[in-house]
Amino acid sequence: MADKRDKATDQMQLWKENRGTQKPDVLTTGGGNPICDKLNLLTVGPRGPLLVQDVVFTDEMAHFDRERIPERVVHAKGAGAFGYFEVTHDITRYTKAKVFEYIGKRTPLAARFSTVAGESGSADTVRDPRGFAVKFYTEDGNWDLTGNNTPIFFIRDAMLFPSFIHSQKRNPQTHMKDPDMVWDFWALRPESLHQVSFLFSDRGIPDGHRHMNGYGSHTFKLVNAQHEPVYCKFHFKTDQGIRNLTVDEANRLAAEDPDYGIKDLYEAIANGNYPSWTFCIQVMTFEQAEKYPFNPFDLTKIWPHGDYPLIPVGKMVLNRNPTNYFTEVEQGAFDPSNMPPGIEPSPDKMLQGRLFAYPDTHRHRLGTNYLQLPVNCPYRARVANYQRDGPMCFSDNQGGAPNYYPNSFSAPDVQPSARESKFSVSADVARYNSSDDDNVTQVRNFYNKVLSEEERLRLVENIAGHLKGAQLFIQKRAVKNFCDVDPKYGSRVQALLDKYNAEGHNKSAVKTYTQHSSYMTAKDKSNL
Ligand code: HDD
Repeated sequence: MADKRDKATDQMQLWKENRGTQKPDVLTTGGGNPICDKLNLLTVGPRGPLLVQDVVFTDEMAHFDRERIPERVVHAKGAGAFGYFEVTHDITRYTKAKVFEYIGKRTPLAARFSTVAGESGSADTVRDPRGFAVKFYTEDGNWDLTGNNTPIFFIRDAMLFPSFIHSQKRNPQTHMKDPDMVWDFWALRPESLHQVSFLFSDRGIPDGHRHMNGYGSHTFKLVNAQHEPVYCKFHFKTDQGIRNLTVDEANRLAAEDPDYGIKDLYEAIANGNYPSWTFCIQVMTFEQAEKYPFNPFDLTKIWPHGDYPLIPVGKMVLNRNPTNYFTEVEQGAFDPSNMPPGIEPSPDKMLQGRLFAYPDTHRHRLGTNYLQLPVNCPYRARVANYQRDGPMCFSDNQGGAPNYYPNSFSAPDVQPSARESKFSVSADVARYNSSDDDNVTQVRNFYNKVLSEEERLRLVENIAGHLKGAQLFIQKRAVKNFCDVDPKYGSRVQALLDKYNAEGHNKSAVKTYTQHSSYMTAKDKSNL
């Protein structure tokens, strides 16, 4: 029986078999007191009422009542795994970060892959960017590369993030996904065109988490032992090859196997088929950044590989499934502000906004001492600081070491080599409007040079299939933006919208990006 089932489905059986002949543990309360009956309440007579002194019951129920913690405000549905990073190429001329210290060096890591807009019970096969978060446990503390499966993003100013996410999640009154909200925001903010075009292309629905690339997406700084900085981008290239799902496959899986992505990753690792990614960087000097025709810190744009080629660095391998989902994945707290010496932020306004948002949300979701949780703890470094106490402090709380600084008692002191690189800025302080910072050139390139004709047709079909759920004035505004990229791009979307609108499709709101079936006939395709 057992060998006919996959390892994820058979987890309970395998857990039992792993125990061998070991006897079951004695059942206890949370306080460790043995329990003699776990099936029946303690009651006055067979029909009740029950007694407050039934502490076996109150202990169990009170804990159950508190089992849920807030789900992540975004990226709630995810899969996690553990493994290592191995250096294959020397980049110490660029960075002193210990993780890149010498060829062959291995660093343990945790990874989490996620969808963005759905809740923690939502389907894995929706059209949505995928989170691609990696926590490297280095000797200099944790380095979290909290990226996505796309090298770009919808917006370039962190001020817009809460509104952007609200527009992609549920309507405040109907509690339903709302195409008016989704497309109103996108159409009002044309800097989203690049990411929207990527999202509605074939890569918008990856086939599980193993067959997609990961990107640090932002521009970062690498700093070497001489304190010399360069700008850089991080890339994880899947060694499994890129694979995407068709809309129809994704819809079928959403109904039949909504945890498809979690299961695919779990099975691969359980069967010893360890997924891996080749890790590369792009490097731009400060002088090159000055002369770069685009803002090199704009998250809605890529650095063309022709100008800034990928430099291979190492390999990430995932070879261990979580032993417990809640403690090792749900409580995982990835944070772009976790940066060891040798890796620093660039001025990217989105990255700078995220440096605040992540530790802030973790303190809310997990509590003040979330960094003491085993999955988050920088266990390969020794945490020594002047932070103390707070709810659920379960480390030694740094014992009797002084809790103020400076002090005269040989307590933790600074490390000069960890000094940040110097940089100078000089400009007027203001709220700069960046909404019109060339939103189309790279999208035009993507549409015309990266996509094949078949891919372009699927892209416009996917866009129109969702945009048809929005009101006509929003459709019009969105189409104008696509026309600004390329008149053919916009007119193709408009032609399909005309057809759908004539059929009355815009009356029935489409609930998710994925859930429209193909309306394009062979004739439609030849008309486009
Ligand atoms: Fe993000 C989770 C906030 C842009 C990639 N993000 C995440 C969470 C918050 C934000 C509050 C929940 C964290 C948690 O509870 O664990 N994200 C932001 C803000 C952004 C932003 C304020 C822009 C200003 N995010 C953003 C970009 C990327 C990501 C541009 C990728 C390049 N975000 C992720 C992620 C996370 C995530 C890696 C981290 C851990 C996780 O999902 O599971 O996918």
